[in-house]
Amino acid sequence: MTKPANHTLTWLKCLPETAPCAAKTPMETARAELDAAACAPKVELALEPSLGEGFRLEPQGEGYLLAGGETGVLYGAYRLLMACAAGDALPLGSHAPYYALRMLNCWDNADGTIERGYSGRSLFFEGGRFDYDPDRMRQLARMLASVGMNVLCINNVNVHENEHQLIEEAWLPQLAELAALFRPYGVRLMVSIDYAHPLRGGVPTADPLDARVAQWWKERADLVYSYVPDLAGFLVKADSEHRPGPFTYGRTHADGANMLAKALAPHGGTLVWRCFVYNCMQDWRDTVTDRPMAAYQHYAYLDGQFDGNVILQVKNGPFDFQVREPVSPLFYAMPKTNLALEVQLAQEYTGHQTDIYAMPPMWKEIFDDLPPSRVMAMAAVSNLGRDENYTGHPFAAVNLFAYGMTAWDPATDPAQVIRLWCRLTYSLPAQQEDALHALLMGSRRVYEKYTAPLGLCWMVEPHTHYGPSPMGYEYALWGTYHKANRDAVGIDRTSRGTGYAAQYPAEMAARYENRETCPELLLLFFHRMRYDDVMADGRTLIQRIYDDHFEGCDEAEEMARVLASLDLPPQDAQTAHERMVRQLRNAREWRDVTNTFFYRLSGVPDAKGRKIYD
Ligand code: GCW
Repeated sequence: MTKPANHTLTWLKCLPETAPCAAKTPMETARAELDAAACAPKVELALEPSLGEGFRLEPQGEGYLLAGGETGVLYGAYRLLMACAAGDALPLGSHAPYYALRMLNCWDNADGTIERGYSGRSLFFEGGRFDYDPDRMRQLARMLASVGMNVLCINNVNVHENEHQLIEEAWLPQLAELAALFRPYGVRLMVSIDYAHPLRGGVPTADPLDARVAQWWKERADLVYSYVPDLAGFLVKADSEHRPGPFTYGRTHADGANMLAKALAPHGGTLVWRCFVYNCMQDWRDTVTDRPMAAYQHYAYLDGQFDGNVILQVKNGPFDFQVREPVSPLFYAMPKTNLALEVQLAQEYTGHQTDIYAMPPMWKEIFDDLPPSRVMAMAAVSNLGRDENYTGHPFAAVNLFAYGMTAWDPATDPAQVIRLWCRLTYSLPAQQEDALHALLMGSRRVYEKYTAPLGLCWMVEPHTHYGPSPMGYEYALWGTYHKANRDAVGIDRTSRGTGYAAQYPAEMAARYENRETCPELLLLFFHRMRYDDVMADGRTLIQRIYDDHFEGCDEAEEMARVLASLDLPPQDAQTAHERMVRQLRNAREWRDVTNTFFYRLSGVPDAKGRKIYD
């Protein structure tokens, strides 16, 4: 395979160009990183296993003492080096990650493609087999460790033919080799498995309560762990979008997850079970089924029935990584179950790493509604690929960086973390750094304004999910409808409608039920509204839709002007500018298609007389 010209990029610019490759342990990696860094002060390392993944930095003589568990020391070293490079105060005192598992989920396929990947082909696979550059793997491991991520799931949750081999004899030696590259960085691998795998291994059923199935998985886990003793565990997508699962046998997801968890338990492995379960074959004429209600219906009643090493992984919102959704009600419904919050760095519905979309402000909103203590782990769908800059758009790296920091500390301030990324990545003059910072901070809201209005979701081009298509999902099987007619738009999800709001704790439910207290940007998620309904600021709904679309597009044009004024490194500048041309085209298309769609239906002209096509 051809090696990209420059492996060192984005915030890793603050570290020595090459990743340490002789180190065998995180402690040795920490030593090597500190020794190679030009700016680092004198630091003595001390192993204090009781600190685990945490670390403590204190002044000592002329320099500092950095104490921690094996990986804690490494995290401390990276924080210290980043602080030095950014000119920030050193992270003195004690630090520990909030969540024990800080996972990155790659949706990579063995054929080299990536489901919803926008940064080129897979970093791990090509042509139906493993194919990677070890230097790049180390660099990747370093990127993850530098912001505290500790689990990397390397294959797609949709497991195809070839990827079965990841847990079969043929590929296990190679899985072990890959794991060895990540181990010195404190990153453990995880694999996605096919729930029905035993059927391929001579067992006539995949019924979780059948002893032969449990035995097959036990032996399989024993085999896998004999090659990769520190594998983090298995990730499972079952009974979802045509994947097999326990429903085939009339069993619950607790039956399925616990059976697998028992196979992993002797090895200290974790079973991560995704809750993205809904009817993807809905008839649009069916007005009773309301897709956002599905996860709660499938799982809430099972609270307390899962084994201790099971984690249910729940997408942040009840739909599917839309630009704006309320927090999934499942997070409030399962106090006796381990839950992981799943976010998506891959910009499936948020601009394909073509449009600029910095996510930290969005995650802050999630944590504002969801106390971090409600979950015990975080996972993010990766935005990485084989592109030289790893993330397609150079600015998309901010999301990877900030995700790691946020999973380490959910109280991370979006403005600060974005500022740190800007500073470590680009040495811009202060005014330009401020401009880039403001551009990134506002980018999500800009994107939101020119796409589907007020939490409506799903007006995207089917399948690709890039670009507007107001009717694209209207008569489809996916349970994603807005029911716009000449008078009104939206699904009533209050007690007068589908009843979705009642899945939340009473206080939240009441807030969403009532149009006066429902957050404005979620109005069309929860309510069906008439175009002439008057919003809090006195505008009608239709006028608000027009205004947002004109504003969002104007703001995208302003972003383009700001971008053009930045002295970015030539390669990043070129990529960012090319993509900005496409973002502007996208923004205009969204504005005009959406405005025209609502204008044709409602017949209401824009009060400000701007151009809406008829
Ligand atoms: O929204 C869907 C995506 C699928 C993805 C699925 C999931 C991996 O369009 O591509 O499959 O979500 O999260 O499982």
